[in-house]
Amino acid sequence: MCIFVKIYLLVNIICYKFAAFSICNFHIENTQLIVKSLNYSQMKATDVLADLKRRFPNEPEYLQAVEEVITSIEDTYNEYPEFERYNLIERLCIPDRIYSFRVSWVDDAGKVQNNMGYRIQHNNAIGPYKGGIRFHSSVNLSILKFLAFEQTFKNSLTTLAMGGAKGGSDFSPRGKSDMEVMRFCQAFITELWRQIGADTDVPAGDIGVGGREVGYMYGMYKKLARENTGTFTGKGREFGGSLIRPEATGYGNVYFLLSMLATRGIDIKDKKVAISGSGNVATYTAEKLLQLGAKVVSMSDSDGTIYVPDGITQEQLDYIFKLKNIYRGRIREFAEEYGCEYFEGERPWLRVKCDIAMPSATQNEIDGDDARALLAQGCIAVSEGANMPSTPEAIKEFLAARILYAPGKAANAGGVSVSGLEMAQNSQKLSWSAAEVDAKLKDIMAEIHHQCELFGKEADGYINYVKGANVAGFMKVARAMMAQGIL
Ligand code: NDP
Ligand code: 2IT
Repeated sequence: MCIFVKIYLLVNIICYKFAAFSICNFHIENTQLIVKSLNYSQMKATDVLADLKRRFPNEPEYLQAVEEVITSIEDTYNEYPEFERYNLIERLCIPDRIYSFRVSWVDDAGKVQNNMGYRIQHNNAIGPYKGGIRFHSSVNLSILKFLAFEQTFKNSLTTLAMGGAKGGSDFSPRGKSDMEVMRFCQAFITELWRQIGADTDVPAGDIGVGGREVGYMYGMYKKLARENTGTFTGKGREFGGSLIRPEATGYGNVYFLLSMLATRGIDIKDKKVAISGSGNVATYTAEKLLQLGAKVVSMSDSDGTIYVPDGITQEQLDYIFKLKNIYRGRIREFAEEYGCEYFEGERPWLRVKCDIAMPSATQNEIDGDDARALLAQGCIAVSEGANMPSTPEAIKEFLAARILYAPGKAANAGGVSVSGLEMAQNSQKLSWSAAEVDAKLKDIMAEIHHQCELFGKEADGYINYVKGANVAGFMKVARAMMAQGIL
């Protein structure tokens, strides 16, 4: 290259660098000036909450989830004045965006039905929006906002790059034919497909959404988007689903429980475990517990609870699995088949004797009285498969009694973790063996436990898993948000 051209290029590079540096410096100095000229105070959780209550008065579940998190991160948050200067707390509590839409579909009788559909994209600071879809008659904005908020911290804990989201509908698959479920799923995705994608927002299952529903939604998504990159997790094995994804939430919860028990040198063998629910999370929690020699003394559905004091057998669990997934029956039929006790219209906690409780049905299913009953009969650990199953009063009781108490965002993170592993396999266009995925799941759950211990250990050695999970989950999202500017 001729010497003049070389000099010309060098001068150009220097000018370019100088210009970029000046612009960058100007931007930073300007921001600092603006920030310094304002008088920022410390974040007060009570004030933040009062303001959110004023703005979203009809969203009790959302406010409940926010209160739990912001009160436990308040001190840590205030150690970093830059967080408050950038009003991080409000940007973290209020979802990035919410889609809501009408879903019209035709039932088997030819009648037109209308449901509401939603997708809450809460936060994508550390990765694409990620979280399940719930189909249940109780679904509303408050419930989905709480779930998307929780998901953001849970996903942060998983060590994988996933932001937080949740979606769903007040459509209930209960009592619907296969064809009705399919038509509903197709109508739901016809509205939502433009907002999701393998690198933007990746839905999965939750209450009322299992392999069947994910299959129907993914099929319609693929047809409309004309791509096959895996914009759903929990897919069938034949079309990109990961081995161990169906088992992951339940297995992961038991792995987390084992880590908690290990801190006190307690063996799981022969421990009596009360489980609520009889869906995806509950059945695979039970399966892993049986493999480890524990006794599963209860399972339930929204109509009632079965009680088997000596523990259900693997054959009985297989029956429940078929009853729920193939015949779509009620848990009462188990009691009729095996002649065990059945508590109509009741949850397990008041009547079932157990060492360990693993709530795996829905939010706020353990209230203060349930918690006191569990403690009174000697319960030593509660590990949450469901999202926010314990009310604030129940959590207070567990923490005051210093039992092992794992909040859902830590204990049930195995499901979304293997969803993250499914995304990784889809990107690589490879599929890993069950043993490989299970080993990674165990590592992730152990790491989540480690993070909870790191941020939640108190002076007397007690591990406050609520604080640990909230602070650890929060710090990663906070750092990512700070690095990316005010968006
Ligand atoms: P399923 O739909 O497979 O099962 C839900 C179970 O809970 C069913 O037995 C259902 O009974 C019962 N249930 C649902 N709503 C209520 C209610 N309002 N009152 C009493 N019982 C109820 O859902 P999952 O197992 O997937 O989800 C269970 C919980 O785990 C939820 O809180 C979910 O958010 C959470 N979770 C799920 C993950 C996943 O990977 N699937 C991951 C992490 C958390 P019925 O059949 O009568 O409705
Ligand atoms: O609450 C949850 O973590 C889930 N329902 C699973 C989400 C997912 O994307 O796998």
